[in-house]
Amino acid sequence: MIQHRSFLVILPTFNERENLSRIVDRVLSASPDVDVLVIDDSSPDGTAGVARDLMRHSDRVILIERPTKMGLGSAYIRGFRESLSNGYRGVCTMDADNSHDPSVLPAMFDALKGADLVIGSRYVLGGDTNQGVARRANSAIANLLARTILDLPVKDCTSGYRLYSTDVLRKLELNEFRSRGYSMLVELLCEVLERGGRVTELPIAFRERSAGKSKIGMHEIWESVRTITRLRRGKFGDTRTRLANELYRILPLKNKMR
Ligand SMILES: Nc1nc2c(ncn2[C@@H]2O[C@H](COP(=O)(O)OP(=O)(O)O)[C@@H](O)[C@H]2O)c(=O)[nH]1
Ligand SMILES: [Mg+2]
Repeated sequence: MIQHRSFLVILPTFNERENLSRIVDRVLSASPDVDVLVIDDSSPDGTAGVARDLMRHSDRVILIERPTKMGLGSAYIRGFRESLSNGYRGVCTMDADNSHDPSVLPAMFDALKGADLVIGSRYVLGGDTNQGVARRANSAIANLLARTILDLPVKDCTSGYRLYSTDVLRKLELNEFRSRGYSMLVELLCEVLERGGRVTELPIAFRERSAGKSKIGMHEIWESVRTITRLRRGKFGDTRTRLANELYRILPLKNKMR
């Protein structure tokens, strides 16, 4: 992989054939200073073929193909590794389904001057989402759990639209991340904050995909619960919440639930 521009935009794809050309065009025209890295997990719908066509038309598009579906989080880590060995100044992650608006990129690059991680946020003033009720509820619960259980000072902990400085990525132990799927977003955020990274949120308007299907399933939700529990233990040791302590005191649960 050869670096040409200052920033790398990672687009993880699984069955995004109908969305990929449009998002890549939008990213390339949003800023002359970005390369695009598509990480495709052998999508059965032939997304990689679309990416290869795009590569023929632009030297700013790069494709990495992986043999099986390995998860969104693991695609991020793969992309980070590539970017670190290629001298980029910053690395952006963005969904490939056109939910994230690339025209915000120049503002994100600007915001990186005073931060190590810029989050495209649906939940700060000026941010917006047109997600349906079920998806909104899902996102609200995930954010509530992450913010309260892990004490994260961020409004949108689960946004996949982010810009990391290469400097902060170098401080992370990329081998140590244990999430594979969407919960990697929370794990990455925790690690950046733990290493003293400055995080800022920039309002975005999230637009629900018009083609293809979401890949979030029960497996991802379960992984998120496990990840939050594990991260909490890492952060606060085995201390229980005040409510849990009260329950242990009142109820005869002693050994069973410890
Ligand atoms: N490479 C790769 N990309 C994935 C995987 N799972 C999801 N994605 C991509 O991650 C992005 C976000 O996924 P999406 O299903 O839209 O999530 P949602 O918007 O939260 O419903 C999309 O570009 C997907 O194609 C995966 O296992 N591997
Ligand atoms: Mg989506």
